[in-house]
Amino acid sequence: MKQQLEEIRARAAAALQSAGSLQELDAARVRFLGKKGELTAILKGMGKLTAEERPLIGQLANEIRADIEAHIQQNVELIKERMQEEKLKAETIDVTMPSQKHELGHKHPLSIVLDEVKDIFYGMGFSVASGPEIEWDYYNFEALNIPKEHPARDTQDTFYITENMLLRTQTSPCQIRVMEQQKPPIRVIAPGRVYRSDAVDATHSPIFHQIEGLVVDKGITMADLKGNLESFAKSLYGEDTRIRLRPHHFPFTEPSCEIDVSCFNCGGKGCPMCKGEGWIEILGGGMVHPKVLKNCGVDPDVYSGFAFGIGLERLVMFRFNIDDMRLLYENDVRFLNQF
Ligand code: 2NL
Repeated sequence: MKQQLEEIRARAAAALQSAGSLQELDAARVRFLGKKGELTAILKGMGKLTAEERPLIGQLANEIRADIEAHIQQNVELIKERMQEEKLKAETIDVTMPSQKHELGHKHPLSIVLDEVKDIFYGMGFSVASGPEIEWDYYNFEALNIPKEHPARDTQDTFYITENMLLRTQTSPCQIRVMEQQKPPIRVIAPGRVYRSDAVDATHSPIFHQIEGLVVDKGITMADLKGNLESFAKSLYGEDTRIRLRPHHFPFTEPSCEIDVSCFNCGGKGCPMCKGEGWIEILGGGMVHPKVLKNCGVDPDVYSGFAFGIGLERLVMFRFNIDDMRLLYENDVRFLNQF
């Protein structure tokens, strides 16, 4: 019986040695120590032993049981440790590894300058008005003192949806609606996309952007127009900037003018940017025509106003020294990344 016990000890040692998982260890425990296990079977046969042999064999059996139990316990810990190590290895985060690169976009040059212009006018107490790009002929032309057959319809030829519906040629219609809906004092700018039936070249596009402005109140004069636009020019191009008003004609303003700023490149001495002039034309404006005020329900005997229009593309091209307007619409990132 002693021989059998020693054989069990050896078999158990071999089985535990080769057990690589907790399940295999448990199977070995059942095989040797379980109710129907090999060691238990030996103990059950102890009744046949003599009184002298029994304590000796009993002691040996207990020793072997303790031995196997300790061995199992030791292997359980080893396996758990190994499992933990493998888990940690699999879950390792390398904090020194470079992260995935995210390309961050940025504002389009037209938006960069538009936002700057808007901020300047916000600071001067203006708010922003907007409106539809598909307009009624009335809002785009008639209300602005451009009746059918007026020559300005040729210079502002556009795309017609129907006889009375068209793509707006300026953002003035937004301001006509403001005058219809709000009582003076009015201080708004109307930035937005406008359309003309023009052929594409380096300085023309059938789609471009305008920023118009309108101020209506009691006692507004040409001096207000000059002062407001001088403030605007100084904010945009620096305190040393001067402006110059030249007489002009628009059907919707009377009197009308074109406005130049002293060249922000040479300060007015003359350079290639201003073509030696010292001045750069950036906007048109004037006193709102009394007929236009009347069309919108504003009494021209009580109120007066000034209005102006700025071409955004021209501002952007001068600002960034861009010589071809088409670059602003092609969305080539090699171009856009420069701003
Ligand atoms: C330009 C410059 C201009 C206006 C726009 C305007 C708007 C209303 C009433 C009167 Cl609601 N005028 N806008 C005035 C003068 C010039 O734009 O070069 N336009 C063709």
